[in-house]
Amino acid sequence: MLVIDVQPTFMPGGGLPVPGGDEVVLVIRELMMMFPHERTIATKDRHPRGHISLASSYVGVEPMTVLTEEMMDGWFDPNRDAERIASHAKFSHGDLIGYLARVGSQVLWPDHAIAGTEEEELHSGPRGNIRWPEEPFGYVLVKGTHPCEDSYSGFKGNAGTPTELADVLRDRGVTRIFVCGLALDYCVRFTAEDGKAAGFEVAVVVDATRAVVPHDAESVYAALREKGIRLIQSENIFGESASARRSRELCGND
Ligand code: VGL
Ligand code: ZN
Repeated sequence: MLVIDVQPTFMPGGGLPVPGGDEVVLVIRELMMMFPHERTIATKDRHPRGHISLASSYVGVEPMTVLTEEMMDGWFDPNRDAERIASHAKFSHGDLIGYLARVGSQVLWPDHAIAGTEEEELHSGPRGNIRWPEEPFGYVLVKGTHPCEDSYSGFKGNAGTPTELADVLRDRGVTRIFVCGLALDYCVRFTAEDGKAAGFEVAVVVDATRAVVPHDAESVYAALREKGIRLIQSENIFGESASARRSRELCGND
């Protein structure tokens, strides 16, 4: 079970609030009990200040701007002396050009999951004020820490740098993954798609996710289905294990 980015930064009131983000917490806590501890794996988003994905690393750029190479054409006009990369940015002009050439475009997000702040913690309580100790998870994967690469997927950065997640899953003998958490249209989606591409059987637990742009949820579901990813409800998991338990009881063995 992969619990994606359930952090206060993505809850209502956080830096990059996902509408209804707090509503997934209780169902995820219930779901976690259905899985062995070592196969309950969380990801957390964590970005240093000056990260390439943050609007605040640029000058005069509104959050949610979609940055492309073409947009940069007018940025460094020597006659206008217009430096658009903030002085505290942890990437250079060259890094940015190279990155955009690989990813095509990058959404510039409001500040979120800033390293060293509360916002990068895992979330526990329904109101975002209780921390989730990391012990409930068999593994916590941190992503997005490299200043020059954003990382939606738990499996790899947006420019393709792999994380250890596929190895962590294979070491644990996992062949089938259930993905839940935040946000459906970014980190959940890309984690599910990359998991499928890496050869895992993948299901997204729909009622244990929420989208940053709720309006996009239907098109994300369609894209996931198209890739052979199952969309399920948490009660399918609760129900399956309840019926497995019942049949075990009837058969009188484990
Ligand atoms: C996420 C945007 C930026 C997510 C993280 O967790 O879905 N989205 N960083
Ligand atoms: Zn992020």
